[in-house]
Amino acid sequence: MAKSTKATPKKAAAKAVKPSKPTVYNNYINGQWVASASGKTFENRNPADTRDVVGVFQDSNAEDVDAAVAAARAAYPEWRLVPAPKRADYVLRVAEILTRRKEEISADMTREMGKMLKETRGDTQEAIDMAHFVAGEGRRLYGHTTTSELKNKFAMSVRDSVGVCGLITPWNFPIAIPSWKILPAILSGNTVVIKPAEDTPLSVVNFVKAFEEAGLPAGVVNMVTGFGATAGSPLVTHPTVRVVSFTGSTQTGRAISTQAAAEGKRCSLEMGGKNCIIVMEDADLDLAVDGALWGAFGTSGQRCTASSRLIVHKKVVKKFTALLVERAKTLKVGPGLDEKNEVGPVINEKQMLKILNYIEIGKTKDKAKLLCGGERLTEGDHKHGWFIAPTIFGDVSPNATIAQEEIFGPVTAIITANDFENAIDIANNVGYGLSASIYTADVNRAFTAMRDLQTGICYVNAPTIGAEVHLPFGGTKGTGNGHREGGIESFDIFTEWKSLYIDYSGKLQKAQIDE
Ligand code: UN1
Repeated sequence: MAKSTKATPKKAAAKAVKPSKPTVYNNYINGQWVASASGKTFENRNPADTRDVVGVFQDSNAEDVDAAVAAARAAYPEWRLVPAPKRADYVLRVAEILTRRKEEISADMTREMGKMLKETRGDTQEAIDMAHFVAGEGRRLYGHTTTSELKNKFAMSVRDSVGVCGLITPWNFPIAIPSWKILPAILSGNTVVIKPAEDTPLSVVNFVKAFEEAGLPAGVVNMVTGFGATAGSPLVTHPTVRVVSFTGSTQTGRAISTQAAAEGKRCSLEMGGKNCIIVMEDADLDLAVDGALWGAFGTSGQRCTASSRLIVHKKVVKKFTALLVERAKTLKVGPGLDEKNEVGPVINEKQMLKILNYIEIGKTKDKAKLLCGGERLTEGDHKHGWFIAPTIFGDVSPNATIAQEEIFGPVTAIITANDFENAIDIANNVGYGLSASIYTADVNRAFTAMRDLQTGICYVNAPTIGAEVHLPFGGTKGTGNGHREGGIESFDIFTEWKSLYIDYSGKLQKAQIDE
């Protein structure tokens, strides 16, 4: 490795990372910013330039979780009685604050997790959209009124709050995913404790600051930063926490689900994906290539919804592959804060090594054809970060490891299909079921695919990423456990149904009893 770069002094100054002392960020408990009882902290570094310390955060433990849960528990009795339209006012204020601070929040997000500025703006926008959607529910949250089998009796059902919710969120959508959980939870009258991913605590600090500025009563939203074993696990197992909502890896999700089940808690899991784009022989190939590039390499492939498999009809696979590889080679990889770039770093060294290991498996065990990328980038702008070149494998067997396991990086696999039925079979032959897409001009095939693809989300003539907040988000098989975030369906995670009967007959009436 070269000892020094040959940059001119002016350029070097522009690139130099300021050695100023990094800011220390505290936990947010009961409306106060407080240090961890552990006395320990951890550093958060920029994945595009690891010399840059984004901030120092609290390495929280069970004692901090206890304090946060106690604050949430204490705030709950009053908060649950605040009328839902009033709770919605706070949520709307949060939307306004995020809108005003969008640039600053998005720049912090790019600095701490690497994705392009236009994508972090999208992430912040997704939280704003969610706030607008959820606030509207403050004046709906509909239940049902229905008939009664008895005379002079009224029956209805309403949504009730549950209590304290424990939220564990990932680093790839550092504000959007917390918004999917916090906003419907508090609108429903619950109080929450959130433990953000250790790679992206600053984004959640920024989000929490919006609740603080909005004047949300103390204890309704609490945050403890730290690691899964020391902060996440005590939150999941805490007896006061009634709902656990987690987004992250399948391995952690399964462990959380077991812990939550032992305590009889409701647990909503959003885990991995192995999403595919099917390209039929009648597809608009340029459009399909545009979609595949965005779906596979947007967010450096670090989306649960990433298009990590491209299932292409044999008649067009050669042409599609040539077009895609040519375009992938021109993608500009570099720091997300530089707007000329298109693909940022991956989140950290551990993930980078995991992705590089999958690339090795693709080349050796899977015997797939490496068509472009396949390596870590270490020169120039890439020198101090975790960059991997956009990678495409061709001639991939549907059962290959790289076609079955979630890689969560800028790697995609082209699989050839003989016909439509074969394409659907290949699409469904994985352990996950989040998102799938088909490019075709044939409306019959489009509808058949929508019917037969075993995923929670399905696109026609668009890539597998880009779900909108007012529709349910989630998947089948190894992706989840039957819950959905987004849309009105997200309120099913954070509310209990209560059935109400009002007898105005003035006498004892017995249901189901023959008189
Ligand atoms: C995720 O990757 O976990 O549909 C969330 C999308 C985004 C959300 C992705 N709106 O790609």
